[in-house]
Amino acid sequence: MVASEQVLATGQQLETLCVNTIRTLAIDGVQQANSGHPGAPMGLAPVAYCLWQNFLRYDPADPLWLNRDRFVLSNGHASMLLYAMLHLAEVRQVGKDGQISNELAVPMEEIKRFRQLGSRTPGHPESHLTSGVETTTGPLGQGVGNSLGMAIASKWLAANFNRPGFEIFDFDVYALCSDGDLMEGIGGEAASLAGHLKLSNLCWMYDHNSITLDGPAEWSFSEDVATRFVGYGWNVTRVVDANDLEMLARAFDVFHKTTDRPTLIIIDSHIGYGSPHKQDTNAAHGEPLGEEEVRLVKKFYGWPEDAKFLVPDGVREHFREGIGKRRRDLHAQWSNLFADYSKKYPELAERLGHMQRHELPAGWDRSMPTFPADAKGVATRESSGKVLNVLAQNLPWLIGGSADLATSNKTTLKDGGDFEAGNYGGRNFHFGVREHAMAAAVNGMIVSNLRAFGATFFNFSDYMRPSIRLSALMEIPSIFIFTHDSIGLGEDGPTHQPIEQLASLRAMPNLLVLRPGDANEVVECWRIIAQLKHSPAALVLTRQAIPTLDRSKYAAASGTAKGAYILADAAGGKPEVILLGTGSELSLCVDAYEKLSAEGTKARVVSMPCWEIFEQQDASYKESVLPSSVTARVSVEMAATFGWERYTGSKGRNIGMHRFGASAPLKDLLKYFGFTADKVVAEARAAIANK
Ligand SMILES: Cc1ncc(C[n+]2csc(CCOP(=O)(O)OP(=O)(O)O)c2C)c(N)n1
Ligand SMILES: [Mg+2]
Repeated sequence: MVASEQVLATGQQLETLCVNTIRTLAIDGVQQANSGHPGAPMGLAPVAYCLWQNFLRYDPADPLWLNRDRFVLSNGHASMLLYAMLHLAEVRQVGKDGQISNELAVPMEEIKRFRQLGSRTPGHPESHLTSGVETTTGPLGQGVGNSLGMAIASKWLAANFNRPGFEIFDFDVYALCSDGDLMEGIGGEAASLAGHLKLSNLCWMYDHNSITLDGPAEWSFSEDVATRFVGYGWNVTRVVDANDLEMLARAFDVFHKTTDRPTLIIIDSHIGYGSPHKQDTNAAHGEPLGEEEVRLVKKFYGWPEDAKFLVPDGVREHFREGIGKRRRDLHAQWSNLFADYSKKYPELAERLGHMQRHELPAGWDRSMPTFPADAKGVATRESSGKVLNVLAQNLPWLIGGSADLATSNKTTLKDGGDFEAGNYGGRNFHFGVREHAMAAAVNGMIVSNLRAFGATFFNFSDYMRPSIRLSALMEIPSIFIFTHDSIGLGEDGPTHQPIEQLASLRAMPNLLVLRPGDANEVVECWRIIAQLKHSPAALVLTRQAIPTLDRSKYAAASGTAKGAYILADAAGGKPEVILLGTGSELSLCVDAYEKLSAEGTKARVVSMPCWEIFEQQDASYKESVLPSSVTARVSVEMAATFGWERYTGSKGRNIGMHRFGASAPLKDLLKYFGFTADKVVAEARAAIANK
């Protein structure tokens, strides 16, 4: 008898069979990898089954369908649950070129290669590796934060693209989350903002299993979550048994009927459901069950004890009948509607095409400003605000906002309107003082085809770092705008003055850190940012005015496109010393250069607005900018000098900050900390003497 025949597959038991298939695939995947979390998928399999099979408007044959409902597994440690669903629902793989193949995103071989090098089933779901994974999760709280951005995107798209008789966008966003997601601050920030915005298309399913890694959740978590969410303005409903498919279905109905606020479904579940040892114990559940327990659990499920990676007869068919068939009807209906829409509103349809393919429309850089030379100059936050507004005119899906500092960050889009509860078409977002959720929401908006930005003071980038990191890992072009970028912000003092943030963000793979040295470099930085497809950007801007350099005298700002370029060079030959600067310190280098030149010292100024792009240049360009024979080099940056040695070498000198700043007027700080042209000149001389 073949294994699958041992499993009853008739009548009502078919559903149980499907649920147990999800469970056993998760168990076997974890066991084979000898690593991972089987418990959460075992407890949550019925929830995922009920949602995907009966409610999710999702087409496995087109994981990129614009109006698909989004499913986010915020408790990313339960990744095998998602992989099992992607496998059983037969979600297709999308190629790098955006073409959908006939291949499954997660074929059985990939389930068997869970957590192995190069597999499409990494330990936690990674959206850039696996089709059907909407966003990368694992750091608890990020997924629910992303789901906020996705729900915002759905509302924004509906408000901007739907037309009478053409409801092109109305997708819902479901996030499965755990105790950890709701303990994390970001979960609270996201819930608070979602409630405030009355995002009725957002549904969080809270796995209330009363346990976390260290032991019972009550050791560290005793608040009344329901009351908390009611306080946030959510609708809260409860399912007292995760195995009760009918109750689950009713809860999803409640979500659909709730049209004025988000919904939290609190689902009481048992981690490691069916396991005699793992559930309700403090035993670490972030590990495989072990062969013996696997057998016991399979017995409990009525499963052949020796079967591995078994998908019994009837299961695949059942999924095809459920999600498979429903999607065909839904997607076909939508496609017909969209075909008519495209005829009636060709511009809007074309725009959606650009958005989905991450393309820029023709004329995207129309009317970009040029700033005339000006010794007094302008703060880069100011010039950035101007450029952003020009770009936003050309790029209608460029939207965003600030964490309560829009006036300081200069990020308001004029005539853009506000995005607020009941008025979801606006382009200006008020994220409130919620930096972390803002960054996660921006990522969620980006993966929903919008081009979104979030802004705050540079010092508070620390509050956003986990989400910035995920945007870099996901290879998505999130935009983070940071103003007040150094001690140059003055009187607010060391609590607000960033020191180590530049170095720490530069250490992050795939993040572009751009710190323009004058208004025209700001323009060039925005050109770079607009064209990004697979990297996020952190744009780092001053509060204080800085000179707009005379580009007829010095090199053109277009050099910014290479990350670093020679701004001013030694007359008639090889420099004795190279001055390297970014941002507000670039003009200090220029002043020092003029002084050195006047006294006959051959100096070169290299502007380095973006290290990461400079690193991408070929060796000969790099050598031409920083010739290895010139070892006398001085970097100037009002920040931690960590990392500058890469460019200044062992004989070079680094002017920077070696302590936290201080509260004082800018001019006093510059003198006190030694950011003067004379100091740069003195260091240059010392470097030449020491070479
Ligand atoms: C930000 C963050 N901190 C810590 C972890 C490590 N971790 C993985 S699962 C988990 C907690 C598990 O408890 P819960 O969130 O209730 O999930 P359950 O085990 O019930 O599935 C922790 C701390 C993490 N993934 N993310
Ligand atoms: Mg838990």
